[in-house]
Amino acid sequence: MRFLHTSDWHLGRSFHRVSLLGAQRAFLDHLVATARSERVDAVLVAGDVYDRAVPPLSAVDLFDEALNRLADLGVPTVMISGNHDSARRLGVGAGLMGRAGIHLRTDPAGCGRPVLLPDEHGEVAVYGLPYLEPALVRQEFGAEQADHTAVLTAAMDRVRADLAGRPAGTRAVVLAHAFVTGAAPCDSERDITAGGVQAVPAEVFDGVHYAALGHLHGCQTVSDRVRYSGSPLAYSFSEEHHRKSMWLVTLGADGEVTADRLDTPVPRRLARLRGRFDDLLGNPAHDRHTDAWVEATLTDPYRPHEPMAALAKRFPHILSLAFEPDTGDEDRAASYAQRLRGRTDGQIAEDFVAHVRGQGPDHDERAVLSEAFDAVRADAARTEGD
Ligand SMILES: [Mn+2]
Repeated sequence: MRFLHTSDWHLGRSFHRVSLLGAQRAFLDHLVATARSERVDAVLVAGDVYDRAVPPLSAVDLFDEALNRLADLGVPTVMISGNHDSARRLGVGAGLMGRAGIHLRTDPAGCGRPVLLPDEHGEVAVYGLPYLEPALVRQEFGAEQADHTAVLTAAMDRVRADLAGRPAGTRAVVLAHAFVTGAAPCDSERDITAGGVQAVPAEVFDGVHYAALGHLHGCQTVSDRVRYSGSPLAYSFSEEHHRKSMWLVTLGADGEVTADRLDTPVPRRLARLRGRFDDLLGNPAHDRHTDAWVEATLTDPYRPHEPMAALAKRFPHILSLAFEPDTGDEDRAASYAQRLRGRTDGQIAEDFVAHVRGQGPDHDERAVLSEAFDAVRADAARTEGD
């Protein structure tokens, strides 16, 4: 059996101010074309189909179109809900869609009921475990604790129990949306810490031949049998060096796994540039980034005049600009709360001005700040007296 493993489409998500709908459409074109050309037996989507619980209509339309194209292709598709999806909304019509070969698994109660896909060697049992929010499903699974390891272990116990009742040699695949210990996160996943921890050991997936994971946006191999496909597109600048892809997995007669990494289309490269304003504008080494989506961090001690407008002339696709003056004397290790401790509002405001501009307020500016604070305090006192 050959199947495509993908996840974290985040339909409806944008990248800074740029809509990614066109790029997401191009990815889905690529997915359908690949499913056809590679003659796969199934497509597995491991959660975060949408970016949010109530996605924009354009994303819903795109999803609907993708489902129709996969159904037309006659390739069975198994999808689970991720932590960004509303399981209830995504699961509407799941029973009907199942008849068309699109199997949406969004209900925790269905963890132990596989989609059975036959090939020339027998049946493959595909179990879709939707993202399990520990506090919400703990009771359902009779888990001892409201943490990820406890509920996922309980869900996998149902998988193993079901599998034990099937003919010997039945191969098993699991879809799950989780953070496995040792895997690498990036900036575009939402924190799922519960009970103090967010990660589960890979051993929770023991007993199945392949675990198709979602949640982390970097493609990675935890073990031969436990993999993340990662998101098909970069959703933060922290993914500048990610190679976005899907896994094409071949499951042999005895459950042996071969996985090939297939690249997904890149709408535009990402570049994180850091340095002095003059360098970013003048250094020919940056020529290769003029067509990229750019995040620039200026390290000048003084904030330049209208830097975004100037940078946009050289980098027309610049999306983000930050200032980190390398003044050298700042204690960067101190937390925000620590740095505020024992200082007056006025001192904090003055330091804020110095931080963003590289130079503290002058005499006149200090007077403006002081006036503003006085006005606020007076206003507050008046309200209290009401
Ligand atoms: Mn995700």
